[in-house]
Amino acid sequence: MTVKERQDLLLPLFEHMTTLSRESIPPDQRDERLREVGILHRGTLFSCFHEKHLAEATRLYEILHDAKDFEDFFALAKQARDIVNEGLFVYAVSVAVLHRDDCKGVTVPPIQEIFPDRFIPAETINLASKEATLKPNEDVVVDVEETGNILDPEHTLAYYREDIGINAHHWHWHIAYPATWNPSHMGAVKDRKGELFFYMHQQMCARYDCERLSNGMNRMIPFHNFEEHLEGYAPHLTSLISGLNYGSRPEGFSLRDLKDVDVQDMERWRERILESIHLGYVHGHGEERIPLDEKHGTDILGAIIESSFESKNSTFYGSLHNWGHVMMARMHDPDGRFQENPGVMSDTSTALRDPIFYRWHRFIDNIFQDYKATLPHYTKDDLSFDGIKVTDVVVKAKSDNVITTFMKEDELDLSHGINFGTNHKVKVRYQHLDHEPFSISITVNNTTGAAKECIVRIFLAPQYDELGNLLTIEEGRRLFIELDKFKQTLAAGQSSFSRNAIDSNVTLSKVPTFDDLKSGEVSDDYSEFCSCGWPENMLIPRGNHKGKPFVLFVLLTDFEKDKVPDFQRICMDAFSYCGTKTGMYPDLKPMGFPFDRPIDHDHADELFTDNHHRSTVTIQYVS
Ligand code: CUO
Repeated sequence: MTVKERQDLLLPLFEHMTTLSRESIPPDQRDERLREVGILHRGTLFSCFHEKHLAEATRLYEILHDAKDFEDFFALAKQARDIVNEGLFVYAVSVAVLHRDDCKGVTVPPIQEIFPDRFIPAETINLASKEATLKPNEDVVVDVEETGNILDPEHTLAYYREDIGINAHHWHWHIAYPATWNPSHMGAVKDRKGELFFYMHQQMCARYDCERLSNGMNRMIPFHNFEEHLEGYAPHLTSLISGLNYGSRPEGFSLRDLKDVDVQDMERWRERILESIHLGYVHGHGEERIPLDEKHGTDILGAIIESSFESKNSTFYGSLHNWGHVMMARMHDPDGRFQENPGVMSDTSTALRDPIFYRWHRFIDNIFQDYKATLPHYTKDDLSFDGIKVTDVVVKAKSDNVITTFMKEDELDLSHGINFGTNHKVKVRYQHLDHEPFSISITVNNTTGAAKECIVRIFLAPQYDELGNLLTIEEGRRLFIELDKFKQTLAAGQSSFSRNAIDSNVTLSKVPTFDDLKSGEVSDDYSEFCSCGWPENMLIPRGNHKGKPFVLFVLLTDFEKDKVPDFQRICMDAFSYCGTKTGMYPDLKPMGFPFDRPIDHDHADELFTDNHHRSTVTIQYVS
């Protein structure tokens, strides 16, 4: 069977998930491997942060992964579709497709087309439905509705939080790195998974703060007080698998005990994690002490904090981050007496819409930063590359060193996710942030007398704080967003090279739609397409009308020191944020290097020498 034939067989399993009946095949009529699933009711919002939901999803993706051949896998998935919860089904089948050898080359359809109700406001879907009914013989396009107004200051950033691409990226990331991934069962190790959990989410926070500063807003205030009365939030989403709204959080609500977890548990886990950071080791089982050493510490902590299957002691350290998502999503109906849906924080494809997501993840990030502060600071030796001098860096766009951003129109096809009873297309028109094409041209003088291979690391951060004060490199350290990281050969002597933004290793270059996948208009390049990656249109923060100055930071490090021995490139896109699925992470340096540890700003100029370059880039928003 060809890849295309497999793709064609699997695609319909993901279509019209919002129209499945509540009925489930009784256990005695199922394939016996599927007798233990089907616990979470249809219509319930699945949460991959909820321990019980995730346990069932894990059972299913492991069963699907273990199927003896593609035919067996397909038959099981097809039957599971008539048994299990809708969201749980899509999650588990997606994990299986992404990791089965016989699905290599098959692409999971975009989550925004499978469940458009997680991305498009209910008012807009309602409008689309009316239009489709009134005009059954034509294609229909409706404009997306606003979800608030400026009475809520946070509404300014709705365009960012509700961006379809960033929410889809987050969903795909958690499919590529399931918290319950058991390497021995799945037959593959997810290299530095805990560290990647730290880094990818750290970058989401940094990007959000860059966007806030671009909009003249203060950086977010991290969550830290478990009794805090929180800001309100109304998602304007209605789940079509149940017809229930995603829960709103009225202004002033705070975390409450749930059936499965207490606020006090959370506080206890936080204290235990912080205590371990300051002791320099974590408690394994029994008397075991596992050091938080430089090489493995972040990874160990990531597994504990998330928490994942690889947590060294989940009884002692609990599941701080995951339960936090669930608690945040349930404070309007903590004991379930009103049978309300949870809020958007419970799901990876919707969580980024809520401002509390970023405050929660800054809280998580602060814990990692406490750990990073215990490590030795980088020295000149760690940061330099003898004989290599970056002499010039220019951003090439319409004007040198100015990048223009703007809002661009796009459309989302609702027809594969929702059955409107018409054979015509039903689409939503929306706007998303975008930037003009640009490249970065770098000139280097290599005086080593021979060609050298290096890793080019490119970051961007705002130059000024909220008050217009120049940020020192340490003050701005946690705002640096990675733009790209790639290998480059430097000829002896003076040479220049140029890197196109579209080739960035943090972004996904193209997302094939359901129709692309159906029609087969998918190039061979997609044979290693893993669907995970920051959207290309969101690579650059918005900047402002006046032109906002950012620092462009370029650092060249020695490839010989950073290379990973048996590196195999499995996923073609976005490895910096998404790794390589089941290969080694392709960079030996700590993720986020050199901004992952405090920098003594009095000595920053001595630390960063010839092999780095700092320049100013203006980001100009045009509307
Ligand atoms: Cu991705 Cu909290 O893990 O959102």
